[in-house]
Amino acid sequence: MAAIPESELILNRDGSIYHLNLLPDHISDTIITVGDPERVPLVSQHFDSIETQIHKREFVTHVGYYKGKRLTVISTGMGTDNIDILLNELDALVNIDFVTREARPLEERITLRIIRVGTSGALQADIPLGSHLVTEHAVGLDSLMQFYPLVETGLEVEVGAGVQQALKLDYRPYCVRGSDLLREQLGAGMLVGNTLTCPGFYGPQGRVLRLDLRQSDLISQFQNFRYQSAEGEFRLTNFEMETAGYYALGRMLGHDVVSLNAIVANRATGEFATNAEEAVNSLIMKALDRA
Ligand code: R1P
Ligand code: URA
Repeated sequence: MAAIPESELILNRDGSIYHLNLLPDHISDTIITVGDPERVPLVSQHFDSIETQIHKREFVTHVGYYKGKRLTVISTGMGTDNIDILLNELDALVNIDFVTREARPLEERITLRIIRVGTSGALQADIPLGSHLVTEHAVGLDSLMQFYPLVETGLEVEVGAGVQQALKLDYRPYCVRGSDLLREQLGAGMLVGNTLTCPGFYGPQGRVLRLDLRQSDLISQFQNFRYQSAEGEFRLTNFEMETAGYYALGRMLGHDVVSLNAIVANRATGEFATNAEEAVNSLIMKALDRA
C-alpha cells in the first residue's frame, strides 16, 4: 500500500490531523456530533469526567466518560462541506497509520458509530414542533456526491430521480438509507422520516426574506413529493443541512451513522418552536443514554 503524501493527509506539528486537531487517542468507538460548537458543553456537562478539550475553527471536541463509557463529542458547524472534512478526518484517525501514512488492511479496519444530534425543520403538518425524528433515508440536494463514486440501490436512485423531476433540477440528488441497526437503537420511540439535506438555510429551504426564489413553489414541491415503493409510500418529512453527507460518506467509508433531529420549525404551519432548547436537551439525553 502506498504512503499517502503530506499534501493529502495533512498533519499538524504535534501529529494531529489538520482541521479536527485530534490525535488517534482522542477518538472513542462512539462519537456524538452536533452542528453548534456551543452544544458541545451541553453534551459533555453530563459526562462523569472530561479528559480532553480541543478546538480549531468550528470543530470543538470534548472527550470523556458518560456512565463509564468513553465518548467523544465534536461540533461540525453547518453544511455538508464540513461533513466531508469531519468524516474523512475521523476515518483517517482510526484507519490510517499516521507514521507509515498507509491505510490499514481491510481486516484491521475500524467501524465507528457516529450519532448526529441536530436541529431540523419539518415539511409536513403532522410532525409536531419539539418532536424527535430519526432519519431513515437522506436525500442530498448538495453537490458533495458529484465527487465520489457512491453506490446507490435501485430505490435510492429512483427516489433521487423523482426529486430531480419534481424540482426540475439539472442533476440527480443522491439518496442514502442509513444504518438500520443504529436507527433502531438510537431512534427507539422517535418518528422515523426521510430527510432532505439542503445546501443552504434560506433559498434552498424555500425561505424568502428579500430575495425571490427561482421556483416559488419549492416548499410545496418538497411537501407533495411522493414515491411508491414495495415498502410503501415515501415522502420527505424534514430538512436540514448535513444528514445526506453523513449517510453517504458513512456508507463509503464503512462507518455506522445515524441522524437524530429535534424539530424546531414547521414549514407547513409556519411556526418556530418555543421549546426548541428543551427539544435539543432531551435529544442529547436520549443520545447519551443509548450511545
Ligand atoms: C441551521 O440552522 C443548522 O441547523 C441544523 C442544520 O442542519 C444547520 O446546520 O443542524 P444543527 O442544529 O446541528 O446545526
Ligand atoms: N435547521 C434547518 O436547516 N432548517 C430548519 O428549518 C431548522 C433547522
